[in-house]
Amino acid sequence: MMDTSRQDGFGRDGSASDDSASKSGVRARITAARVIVTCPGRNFVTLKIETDQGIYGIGDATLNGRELAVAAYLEEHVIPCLIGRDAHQIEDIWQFLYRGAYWRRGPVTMSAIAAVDMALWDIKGKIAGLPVYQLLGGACRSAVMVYGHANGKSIGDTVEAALEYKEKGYQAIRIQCGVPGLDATYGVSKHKTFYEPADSDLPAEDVWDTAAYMRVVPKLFAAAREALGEDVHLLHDVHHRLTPIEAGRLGRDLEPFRPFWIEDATPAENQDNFRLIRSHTTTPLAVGEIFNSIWDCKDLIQNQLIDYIRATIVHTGGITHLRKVAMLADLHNVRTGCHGATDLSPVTMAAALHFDLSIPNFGIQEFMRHTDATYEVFPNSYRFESGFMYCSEAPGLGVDFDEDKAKLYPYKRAYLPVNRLKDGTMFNW
Ligand code: EZ4
Ligand code: CO
Repeated sequence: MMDTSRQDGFGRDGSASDDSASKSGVRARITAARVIVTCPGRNFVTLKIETDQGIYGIGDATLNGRELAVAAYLEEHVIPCLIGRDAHQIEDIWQFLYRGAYWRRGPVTMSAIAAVDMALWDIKGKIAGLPVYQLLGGACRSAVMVYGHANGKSIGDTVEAALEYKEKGYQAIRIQCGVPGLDATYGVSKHKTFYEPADSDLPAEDVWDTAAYMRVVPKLFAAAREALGEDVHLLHDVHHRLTPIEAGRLGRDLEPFRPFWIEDATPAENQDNFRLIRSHTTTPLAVGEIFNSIWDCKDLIQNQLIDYIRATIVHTGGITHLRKVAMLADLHNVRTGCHGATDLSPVTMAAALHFDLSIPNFGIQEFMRHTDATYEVFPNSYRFESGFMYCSEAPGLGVDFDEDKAKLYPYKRAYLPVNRLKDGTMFNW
């Protein structure tokens, strides 16, 4: 029987479920949802969705430096539409939030949708009694290869840090070193074990020098290969600093050292940029950590201009949308290499591990350890061993959220730095 409160068709308590989309007998009505912003060392935005079955799910909505925009988007524009819907209808809710906004895509919208999507997969897994990767088709591999971040001010310090990673069992290591003549360089931490670039109340202004950078990176790779040997993957993040032709040159200079990839070699708004890089080097190319939909990488993938797509669950509309990206990529020999920096909360990390296990064209997963305070706020049981990450076998995503602990760490405004050339011109960070 139809819910009488909705017979005029204007009821807001239950999506289209009874009359159209859901004929299924299994229902889990969303009764409440809330957003919690916490800063256990850095800011995280977390969505918690509750159902009438007493089961809840959590999702990550963190967008570095723009956290409160996503929190407001969720609170003001998404949560009111969720109440009463059937949490099982993950795809339908995704379509409702994407198409139904009229304004499609963009990092704020897609991070908000991602948080809902993650929370709904978490709920479905808990109800089914299965870890999420099982709902996605089951494991395609026994574990997820991750890469760690070795860095230092000098080449020597960086190589030393990379040797420590190798010692800890890492089979893939990203190497970043300081650029001579520059005070600060992307990827080089001020603290020994912890890198957090969004660390100031207003954007710090760094200085950039392309020529000096392009001189030091090949030397870093030569030294690292020499010290680490052949059987470890070496990666590097250019962080959008080069033009396509400069990236082609760097790729060529690095070829003798066989990098696993160079990442974000050039900005990718113009997807044709990568055609130029591609025509000059066989160094594998990775891009996509700032992408937020399949449309950002469609041409890159279909034209086989990249080797790894780095789009990530939290910024690309959740598991539901990233699966489509992976499926398209699989048709074109592109593998995944999801972003995994510390601004992605342990909820995203857990979701990424389920996703990585379940897709055929997984490549590698970025992994940066969170602080102990962050792990206290987000208790979880995923683990690292000998270069690989292992998923929790708990139902759902296998990561929880301690709201009382979260309250101990209030939001603190924090910006990523910006870059200028030596003459003051604004540049890419
Ligand atoms: O600068 O996540 O590959 N990792 C990266 C990160 C990004 C931050 C920005 O929020 O490029 O360190
Ligand atoms: Co990057």
